[in-house]
Amino acid sequence: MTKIDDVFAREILDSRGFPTIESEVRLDDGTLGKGASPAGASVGSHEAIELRDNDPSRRMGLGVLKAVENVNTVIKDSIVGMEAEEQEKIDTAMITVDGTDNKSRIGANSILSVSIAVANAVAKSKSAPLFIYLKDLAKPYGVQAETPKLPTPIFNLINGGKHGYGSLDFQEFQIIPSPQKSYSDALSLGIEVYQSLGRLLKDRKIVHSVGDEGAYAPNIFTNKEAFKTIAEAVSRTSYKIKVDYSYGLDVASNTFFKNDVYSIKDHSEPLTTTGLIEYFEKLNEEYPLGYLEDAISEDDWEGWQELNQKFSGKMTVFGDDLIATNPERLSKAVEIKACGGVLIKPNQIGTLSETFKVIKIAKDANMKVAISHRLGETTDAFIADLAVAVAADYVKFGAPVRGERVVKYNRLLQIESKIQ
Ligand code: 2PG
Ligand code: MG
Repeated sequence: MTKIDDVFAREILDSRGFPTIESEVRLDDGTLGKGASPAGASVGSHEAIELRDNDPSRRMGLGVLKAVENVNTVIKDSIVGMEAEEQEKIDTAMITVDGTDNKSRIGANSILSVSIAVANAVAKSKSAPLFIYLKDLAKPYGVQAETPKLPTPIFNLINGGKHGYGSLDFQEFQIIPSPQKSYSDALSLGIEVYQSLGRLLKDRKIVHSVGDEGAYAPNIFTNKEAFKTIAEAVSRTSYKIKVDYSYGLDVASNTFFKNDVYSIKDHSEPLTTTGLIEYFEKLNEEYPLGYLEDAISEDDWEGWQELNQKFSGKMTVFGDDLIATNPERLSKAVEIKACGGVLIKPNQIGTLSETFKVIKIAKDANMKVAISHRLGETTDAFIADLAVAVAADYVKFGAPVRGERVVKYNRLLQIESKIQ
């Protein structure tokens, strides 16, 4: 058994050029493991709290020097000397030192970076591939993959909402390869459609730019038009709807929900919850959806029930902001049948152990599990290994471009080549 010898954190940059935290954990056998925290833009109000300096005179107020200081002092003092394989005890020690319900004192970013660094250090010390060690860690929670299985990637093609440049309401227009496909074949579909879409947008001179997840952010104004454009891009490839792929959406509806109604450019009048659900039913007839995330705002539990009932057996309704990787919220969703799938984002809850516990609740309820990145990412591929370790159904890493996304897609290719 190896013990934690030292803990150290620093500020680094995420994929948007914003500060984030990176922690290092050194074991008494000399092994060093690192962990970094990603950051969201469309942050749900039930997520654990990311500690930022809020000092306007430095790095737009987004610095994380307080979080760094917390790792270098209170977190270090509470976990040095602990057995590094005792992940849950280490996570609990950090949760205890924080003492709040939402990790607002020390910061979920500080805690998560250390939680991940510990797991990375132990895997390295054992010379074990990370996904194998994470599978061992997942075992006591009953969520380990029995036989390693690669998840289905959800490809983000067009960005709108807070991730785009102002024209589209919905946040992510996606394509979902058939889950029957091998990971490599699914990746082929993703990159071929992404490139085809890029050429089409260029031909039409409507490429604006790409969003922070690498998906296109074109000058298209209605959500329907975005689907039409994707469908045309796919028609230039050999892939067939329902056989090879379905469409997906992260609606991120919190961002256009105000005064109990949803305002979208496809409709001149704002929509009620029932009106929005009808909109998705019609959309689904024209563009078959396999995946629908955050279609209803985060606290409208009844709206979610209505949506889930309508689509149950036809496609999976996923909760992201609704659940916020929070065990109480997920248990409530299970109880009232609010959704059929859950997004798992470790930084929404703040430790690896709690992440496993949330996955357990989902699996016990036969819910689909999607392991997800955040908008602001680092070049760490930890979540790719995590997805394989817990046999996640899906992964959401953004568009298949840009280093911080590609590193995760490539990590799954490496794992696929190892386990075949
Ligand atoms: C989401 C994520 C990732 P953000 O809403 O699912 O795509 O976005 O990190 O901004 O919350
Ligand atoms: Mg989301």
